Formats: sequence, C-alpha cells, structure tokens
Amino acid sequence: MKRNIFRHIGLFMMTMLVLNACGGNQPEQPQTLREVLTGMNYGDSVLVVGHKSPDCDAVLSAIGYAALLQRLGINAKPRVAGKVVCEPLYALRQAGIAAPAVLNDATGMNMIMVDHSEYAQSVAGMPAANILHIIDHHGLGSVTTARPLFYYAMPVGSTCSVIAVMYEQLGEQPTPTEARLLLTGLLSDTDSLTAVTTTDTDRRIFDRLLAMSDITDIGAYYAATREARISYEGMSDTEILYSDFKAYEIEGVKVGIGSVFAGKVASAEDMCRRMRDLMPAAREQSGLDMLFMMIGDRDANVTHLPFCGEGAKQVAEYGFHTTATPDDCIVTHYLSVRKVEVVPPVTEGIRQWKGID
Ligand SMILES: [Mn+2]
Repeated sequence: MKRNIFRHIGLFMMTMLVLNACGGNQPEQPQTLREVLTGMNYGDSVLVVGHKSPDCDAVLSAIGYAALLQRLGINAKPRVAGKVVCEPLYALRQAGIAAPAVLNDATGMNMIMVDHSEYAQSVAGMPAANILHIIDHHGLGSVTTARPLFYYAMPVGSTCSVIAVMYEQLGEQPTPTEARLLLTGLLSDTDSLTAVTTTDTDRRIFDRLLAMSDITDIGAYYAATREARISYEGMSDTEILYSDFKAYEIEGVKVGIGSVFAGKVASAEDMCRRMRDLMPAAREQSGLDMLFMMIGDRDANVTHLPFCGEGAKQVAEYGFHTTATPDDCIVTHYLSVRKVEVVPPVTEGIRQWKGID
C-alpha cells in the first residue's frame, strides 16, 4: 500500500518534470481567458441579450456568445430585447433556429450585455441587474456596475467579429451553423465589408467563418438578407420607425436616432413623409428631447434626415454644416453607419447648441 503511494508520487513527479521540460505548464492565452470566464459566479444561469430594436448583430451575437459560454460549462441562454423581424428573422429561418425568447425586464437577473453598453438601449431593469460581461464594438456607453465585470470591446465592424475572435482565443471551433450566424451579423453590420467601420480583423474573420459555415453562395445569401432587411413586410409604419432605433444621452440631451431603408418599397421622399407623420408623437412617447430619422436610399446615394424636438434644427444644421429644408429635414449623401456618420455630427451640434467648447 505504502509502496503504491510512493510509486504514484514518483510517477506524478516524473510527469511534472516531463511537462516542465516541454513547457506544458506554461500558461497560454487560451487558458487565461477560459480561467477568467469560468472563474466568475453565474448563479444558476446567466442571460445574454443585445439592444432593443434587435438587428442581426444584436440577435446573432447573443446566440453565438451563449453557445460559446455553454462550451465552457456556463449555463448561458440567449434572449432578445424586442420582437425579431425582417433580416434577423430571415437569418434564423435560413439556419433553422427559433428566435430567442423576448426578455422584458432584467431586474435582479444575472446578465451579459452584447452589442451595447447604454442603458437607454437596453431592456428595462438593466440598471438593477447583475451585469457580469459586456461584449461590444461601440463607444463606452452609460452603464456603470458596482461589481467587477468582464468587459471586452474591440473597434471592429461587429460584435459577432469580437465573438469569433474569442472562439479563436479559446481554441474553440464554431459549428457550421454557429459560423453562419456569426458571419451573418458581421455581413449585416458592415454592409458586406463595405462600411467605414470594417477592419482587417473583420476581413480575416469573414474568410475564416465562411470556410467553416454551411453557406455555399455568399453573394446570393447576402442579397437575400438585404432584401429581408428592407422589405418591412407586414409591418406598420410605427413598427418601421422603431425597427432600427437607438436612444442616446448626449450632454444631458435625450436623443433618438432611427434608421430606415428606402428605395425598394418606397422612395426616400415617400418614406420620409410617412415617418414625419409619426415622429412628434414617437418622440414624446419615448421621453426624448430630440428625434432624428436616417432614411437612406443606397442605390440613389441619398439620406433624408428629418428631425423634431426643440433645438433639433440648430443641432442638425450645426452638426451637418448645412441648411435644413423648410419641412425640417437634412438631405445628404447616403449615410450607412449611425455611430460613425450621425452620432458624431449630432454630438457636435448639441455641444455647439449648448455653448460647450
Ligand atoms: Mn453591432
């Protein structure tokens, strides 16, 4: 018995020596990231959710990240912050996956935020939730947490790109379906790698995901997702207004910026008229000071930007360095990325309007 124990200890020591000689106990990055992620306390479960008016990146990054965490033994479940329509709905149908359940209130829950870090964009109750991770590709928003958290953000084209990078860093391989979903979020957020936010990392990740995915004709697939994005099939004008809508607090001013596609179903002028009818009431109901709508026709290379709310006209004119039309609209070349092409001018306009240097 005693001999046996000594033999085991001897074997153990020898194994350690061999491992040492091979550098086997040298910590590598995949282990560190895994250690940090698995070392946190998730209680019974943790919910992963993107922003309200969920787009492809918000929905698919939540699904992709929950799947990655499940591989690490963490009981993570994806949720959405609103009804899934248009493009993400199409993408899920094509993948044969049901839309995640809608989460209405995050109060008291263990939460992971993806694709946003702004309370104005999150489900109700997020300030009273236990936020464990934030995975994002936007500027840092208004979220503050009492406890330490895992915050991982990169200046890349999509949150799905960040999650694909995490798969690599953890040494995990996405399934063909997971690769398809991550790829779809990346395609959608970067307008198929053409948006100004696209980086070399996105291009490399795109190639890798495409090779791993079950998508055979990427050109046809992207065309179909875009079609779904601008179809607004079966949606009321109010639903269209909120279909891609984000709220911000800029220098104490509550601002909503919605994005709507024109061209296919309606001309930019026509869509502009339809949105304008609803905007004053929508602004009030959402408790916003100002509301801007990006109504873009990519083929015609034009964006109409109607606005409402006190001061919005000055903000728009200062920010975009142009004169508004008599019916309160800025007409400009096509703007595809809200956070790069609209949020900064609006911020600049608000600062100038409020006399902040
Ligand atoms: Mn995104």
